[in-house]
Amino acid sequence: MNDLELQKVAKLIQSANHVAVLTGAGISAESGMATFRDPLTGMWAHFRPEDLATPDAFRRNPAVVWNWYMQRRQSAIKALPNPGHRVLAWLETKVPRLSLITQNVDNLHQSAGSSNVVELHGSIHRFKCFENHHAIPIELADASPEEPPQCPSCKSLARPDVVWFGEMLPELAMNRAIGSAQTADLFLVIGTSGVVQPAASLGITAKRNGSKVVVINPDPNAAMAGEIFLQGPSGVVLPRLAEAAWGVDQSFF
Ligand code: BJW
Repeated sequence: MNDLELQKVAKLIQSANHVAVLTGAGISAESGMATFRDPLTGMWAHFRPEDLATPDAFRRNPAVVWNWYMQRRQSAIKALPNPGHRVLAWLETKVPRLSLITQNVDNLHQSAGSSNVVELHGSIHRFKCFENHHAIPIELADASPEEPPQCPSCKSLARPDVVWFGEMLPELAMNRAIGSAQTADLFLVIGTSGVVQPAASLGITAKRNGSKVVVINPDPNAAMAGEIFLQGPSGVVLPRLAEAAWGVDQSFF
């Protein structure tokens, strides 16, 4: 990581009034959660998204989809937030306004202490029924790890409350995310490949509205043209940024 760039971002974050952050699967990689598109370790290197993350896949084979999500839920329950998550939670106490928008469904930002997290793609820890979106009690879901249980109200099958391909994002979450992108003066894009819409457009919205956009990612291909790029794992880069901006020792996180 280029130290000059780090110092530049440290100055931006110190003087920002509204910092908005968009995170993706990469921020949870150092907590042991698999990403989607990393070539060897990403989930889509082993499974096809159209077999697991679409309404049609669930219609065709509800048990396979259900079982995959229940296993991922168990991994998420066992995972602990890493220094990247912890810096973002701590940042709420340092900047006048922080908006945290995540594509992740794992709840690790909340476990690290972040408040008001905008979950664009739902949560793997909530369930609803497939046909009518009635909320399904978590105990009912956990009692049936192999097959989706039936909704107590309408008997349609339970599914995770996540956003699959072809589905609309939750309106309130999307509106909050767009509002933050429009009003932020610094927009951090952390640990996302930026290929999934509409989340991927938030950085562009921020830039068009005059925000500086900073990308944090170990993959050089993730750098967006014309933006500041801090190359490295977020669990390393974010504590270094906190140290550069506020002098707090990296080991604090
Ligand atoms: C690290 C790291 C470390 C590693 N530190 N970093 C416009 C154009 C084209 C297509 C579309 C379009 N508008 C809509 C679409 C269709 C579709 C889409 O975007 N398709 C593209 C793939 C082409 N979008 C949708 O269908 C969305 N719905 C929608 O738009 O509704 C309206 C509509 C419908 C139909 C037609 C048109 C409009 C819904 C998208 C839902 C995405 N769902 C998933 C699954 C969620 C549930 C689950 O968890 O199973 O969301 S797919 C998956 O991708 C998941 C993620 O949230 C999302 C993004 O992935 P992310 O987070 O970026 O992960 P990776 O793996 O891609 O990247 C990880 C990054 O981390 C990498 O860069 C690494 O380098 C980095 N990294 N280690 C920091 N230590």
